[in-house]
Amino acid sequence: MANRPKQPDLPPSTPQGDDAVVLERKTLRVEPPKMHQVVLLNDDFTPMEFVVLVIQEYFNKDRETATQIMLKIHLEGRGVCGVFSRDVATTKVEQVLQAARHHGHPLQCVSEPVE
Ligand code: TYC
Repeated sequence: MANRPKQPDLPPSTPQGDDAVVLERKTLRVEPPKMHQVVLLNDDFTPMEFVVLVIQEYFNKDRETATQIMLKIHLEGRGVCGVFSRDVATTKVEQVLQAARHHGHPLQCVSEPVE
């Protein structure tokens, strides 16, 4: 076989007569994917200690940071525990809700896009 250099793969050239239509090229702008924050909500029944353990376990916070976040939720009604891609945030919410249900606590957790 002859060893000729490989030609680049180009679309077949289109002959343009007088009636040829040239379509305008559209610039595709791709936005980076939105990040999602996972928020824990306050309630009157879930023990503080359980919330601290959940924040440590699922959001990789040390005990002191987890305690600060828990107290903020307790005082202000809600608090951000972490920011993730949408899929990871959804998984975190499921894990927290499952752990809360398993232990019989009404702890609520949601994820929401970060503007
Ligand atoms: N308010 C709860 C209590 O007094 C503690 C608590 C904190 C519950 C944070 C939920 O996300 C929460 N036991």
